[in-house]
Amino acid sequence: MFKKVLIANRGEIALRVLRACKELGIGSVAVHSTADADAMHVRLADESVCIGPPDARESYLNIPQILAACEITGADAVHPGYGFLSENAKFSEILAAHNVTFIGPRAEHIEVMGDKIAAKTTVKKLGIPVVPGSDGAIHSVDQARALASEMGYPVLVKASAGGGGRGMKVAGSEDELANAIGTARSEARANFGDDAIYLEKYLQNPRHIEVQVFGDGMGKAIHLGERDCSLQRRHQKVWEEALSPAITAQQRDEIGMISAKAIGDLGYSGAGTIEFLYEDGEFYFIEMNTRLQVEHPVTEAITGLDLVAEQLRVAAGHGLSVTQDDVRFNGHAIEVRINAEHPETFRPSPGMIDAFHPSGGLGVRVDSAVYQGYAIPPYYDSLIGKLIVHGETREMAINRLSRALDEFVISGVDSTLPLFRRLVNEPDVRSGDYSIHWLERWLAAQSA
Ligand code: MV4
Repeated sequence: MFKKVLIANRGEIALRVLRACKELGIGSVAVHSTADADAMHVRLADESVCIGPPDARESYLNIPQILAACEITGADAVHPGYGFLSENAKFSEILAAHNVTFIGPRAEHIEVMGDKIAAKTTVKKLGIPVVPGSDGAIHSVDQARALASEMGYPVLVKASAGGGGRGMKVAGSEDELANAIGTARSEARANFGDDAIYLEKYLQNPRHIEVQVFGDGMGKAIHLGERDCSLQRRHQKVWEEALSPAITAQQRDEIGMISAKAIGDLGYSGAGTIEFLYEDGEFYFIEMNTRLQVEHPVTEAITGLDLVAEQLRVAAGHGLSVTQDDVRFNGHAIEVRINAEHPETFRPSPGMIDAFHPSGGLGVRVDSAVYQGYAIPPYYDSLIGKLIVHGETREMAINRLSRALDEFVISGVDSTLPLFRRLVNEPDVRSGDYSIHWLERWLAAQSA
């Protein structure tokens, strides 16, 4: 096992990784910007190194500084968390060249999944169902027009270098197609320096269902069920649950097995998430994330596995601690993201937290790195923490969430707690009857 892990991140995920390291007897190094000198992960780590100014480009994204921190402290591995350098293939290669293990998949797998066209081609070959669309990039409007009239409108033009909702344009009919292609291409060139685009059938009312996978890097892989992350606002997940209330055990088994087999065949190493759109009983691959995700705790709740410990084991070459047959799904879990934002306008609300009382009790987990008297800096994302509840059934989980939300106190900054207190009572949320558009439509109706 590793002797010392450097955590190249901040906030709740840095603390999450730190906790796993401590429990496994692994030394820990926190890195931080000057804005994070008072952060919890810095206080709790064995050692810490300041790596630069508040601007993440000069600190949490500063590869030479992080490499220097590895050198100074003698860290033998780096956990990148999520965001920042977690899906940067170059970073993993540079670490490898300096004999530091990147806790994540191999560079080639990060790279292929970062290129959305290459990702789709790759997983399709491995037997994963994909959204109908162009076979690779589209090279002309004529080509796109022929394909679109064959598939039927609406269609979606996507940037290969995009992902996470960036660089997409819908064309509702043939007269909108040339425009959609033109805008998508020039935006892709401007934003990503890569103007490759591809075409897909536009699914009008799907759910977002993602399968958690884990590979040992030696051809063995498992799936840990799915998470339903359909409740989103502007491509930011707001509420995530496991398992999905929309699919059957047989569908789970089927898409899980297909996913795990593909990941094994790829020789993939570590944690990954295969994102699907789900509509009318069918799954359609959209993207794969090659990192640990924010919402991993709901999977931990229903499987009883420690996903960070599993990442550390696999990266150290010890393989997975479980086989597919060992994986059981127990009960239902829900995570809500408590952000320092106004609950209606979503305006960020950095500043001093005067009171912080997280909920507790049976089946409640709070992953947060804030404390009373801590000032949320304005430079980073607005996540205060994640409230995760686990119950025997979905209904019991929602009732527990409602109770936990009533207990939670945050004052000094705005938070999204009031939003969730309303959501838990919404009939569609209670019944699980929602698509990727539900939340934005509900918010629009509330403010009207
Ligand atoms: C789609 C789609 C409909 N049809 N692809 C947005 C984020 C990116 N990961 C893919 N996205 C979508 N791709 C086809 N062919 C609708 C979306 C989408 C969406 C997906 C998941 C969660 C929320 C979303 C909100 C708007 C659009």
